[in-house]
Amino acid sequence: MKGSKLKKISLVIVALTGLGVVFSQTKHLPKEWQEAALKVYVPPGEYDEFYVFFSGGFNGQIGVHGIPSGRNLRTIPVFSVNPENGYGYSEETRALLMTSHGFIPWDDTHHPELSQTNGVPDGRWLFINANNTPRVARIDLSEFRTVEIIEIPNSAGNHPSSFITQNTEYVVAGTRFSVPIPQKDYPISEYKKWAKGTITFIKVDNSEGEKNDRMDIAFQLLVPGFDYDLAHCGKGPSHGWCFFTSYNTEQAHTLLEINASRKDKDFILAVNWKRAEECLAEGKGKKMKTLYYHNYVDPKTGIAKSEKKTEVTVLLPKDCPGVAYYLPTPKSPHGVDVSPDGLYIVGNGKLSINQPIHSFEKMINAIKNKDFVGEIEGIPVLRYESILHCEVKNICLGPLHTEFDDKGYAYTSCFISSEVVKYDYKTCKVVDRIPVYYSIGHLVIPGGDSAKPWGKYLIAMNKITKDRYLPTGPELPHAAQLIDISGMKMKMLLDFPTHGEPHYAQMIPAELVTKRQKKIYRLEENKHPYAVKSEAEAMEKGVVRKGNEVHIYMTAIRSHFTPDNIEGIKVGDTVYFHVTNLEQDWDIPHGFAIFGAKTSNILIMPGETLTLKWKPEKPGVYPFYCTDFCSALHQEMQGYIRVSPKDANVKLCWQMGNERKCAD
Ligand code: K7E
Ligand code: CUA
Repeated sequence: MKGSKLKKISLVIVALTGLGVVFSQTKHLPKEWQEAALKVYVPPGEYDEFYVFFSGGFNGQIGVHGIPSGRNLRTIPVFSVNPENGYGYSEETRALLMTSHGFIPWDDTHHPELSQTNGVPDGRWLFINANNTPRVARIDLSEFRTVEIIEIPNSAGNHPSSFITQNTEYVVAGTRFSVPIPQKDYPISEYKKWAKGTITFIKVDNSEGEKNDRMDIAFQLLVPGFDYDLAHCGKGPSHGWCFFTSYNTEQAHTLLEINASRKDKDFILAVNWKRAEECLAEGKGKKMKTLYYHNYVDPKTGIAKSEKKTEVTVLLPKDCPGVAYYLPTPKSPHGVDVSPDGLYIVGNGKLSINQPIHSFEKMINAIKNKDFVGEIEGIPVLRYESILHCEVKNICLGPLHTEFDDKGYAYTSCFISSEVVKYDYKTCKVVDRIPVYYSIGHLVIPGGDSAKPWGKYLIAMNKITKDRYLPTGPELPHAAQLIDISGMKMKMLLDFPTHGEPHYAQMIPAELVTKRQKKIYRLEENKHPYAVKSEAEAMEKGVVRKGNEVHIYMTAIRSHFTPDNIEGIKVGDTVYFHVTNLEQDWDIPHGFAIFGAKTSNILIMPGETLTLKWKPEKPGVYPFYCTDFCSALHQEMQGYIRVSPKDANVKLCWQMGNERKCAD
């Protein structure tokens, strides 16, 4: 470690002194910024220490960056189509975006969550929610690809999602918007009559092996019609419980800004899912007819498929005493965060000046002693004073979210006062604060919501950047700010822009992810029905007409397609280019695009088969080409397809070099 640090520092010194440009920019830097520069500088060819996965917010994707450099490594498309690689456009991936409302090319992602084993992020998978049309996605981090999406019925505004239990037994989800369940036409003014919320527990299959149909809705808890905002599950002693903030317990349906802020306290809903499992085993759940989609990629063919599900198990709190309790929490709490030891539950009351920290042990005692102040629809309300561990007095303005480090400190983001506040969560004493620029939402620490925070860095995710970067018109980037939390005092290190609107993020030591990386898809394991394993096979299978459908078996290898001349296509045909990338080398994708196609290109990884669908509308000779600069002869990687009138009598033929074949 020491050696590499020295090497790093000397490299930086070489870089700083050797490069005139850098030198001229840094020589006037105050000493503290020079020190910060050394801490974030990752020399060319060296790797970052951590990955950070930012939710993309309204871009529906995930942004992957390296830390400490802040370098943007990738975008993983999840709920939005991505023309860069054909995600959501290709025939193989379209099914992932199917819902009970049809094909949806967009959503709003907020909360990524890494899979965990014994409360520790393990680098296998990343889950993330879709807010608008409620769904949860699973990304396989061995390929950085979305491999599974499950829709959540009886839900709207899937915001308290996707948080997991400590062994990834469940992913949880909840309703931000309460709605009629089942949906029905009601006057909005009768909100209190029709509004219902649900808390959904999605069971995750953690067995070894390559399979992607891992998520299944275990049950939904029907809860009062409030707005449920965020969640986190217990760990260690509190394993078996999950916590959900709620606001609008006033049940307003208009001008919530005022009408949902009247009460002094709202609630954190504590759900005992082990108790729910018992009740379900006793047959207390009710089957309810509904419709939702479960989509996943078949790992053998690489083709996503959709399953329609028509039933869900619903559990009512009154039928299962002990399954849920309300923890009164001031005032419209936003985030809820559980300390690494599992003993404290931090409520981030965004309109409260004091931040309450509940004690899990006190909560259990209060439940034992039936220390209730009321009951709502079968859910007992616990006494605030009996469950409170302490309040962080005058924490800041607009506390939203909290993460933890490895030394017993909590860090809360404050939207209105634009700062991060550090405090000891056992004593509720503030020890440090640092301003951020500007209007922070979430913050993230490696492992900071798990049982094992790695600490070291904190990233503030800021909504407003104003004067922080070169202007880019009315629309400005959001920003991440990297803060050193290794010492007692927090130190600002770096600003870097992010894409979309990162809400939450997850950070993890890089080696937990890199050790699982897939570099290619093995050609011999490719079971795609239109895959061909050689050029000879492509010529052999060639072009197949089935009525108006034409299927083209095609290969790509540096630097040609086989076949590259095709004739006999007619206006009115639907043409499927099934392109197999024959390469078996890391980092050699080929792209495929055809003139006039109304979707995007496809970007085919080594050993993979992807399909582009094309409906030619006019006779002509149409070029196609490889879109990814793959070799010195990339620009030669092209071909032609001849389209004839509907009634033409042109034979279906395909050619590569001197070899020409025709259909009988
Ligand atoms: Cu606070 Cu959607 Cu988690 Cu944004 S949410 S900040
Ligand atoms: Cu293949 Cu460029």
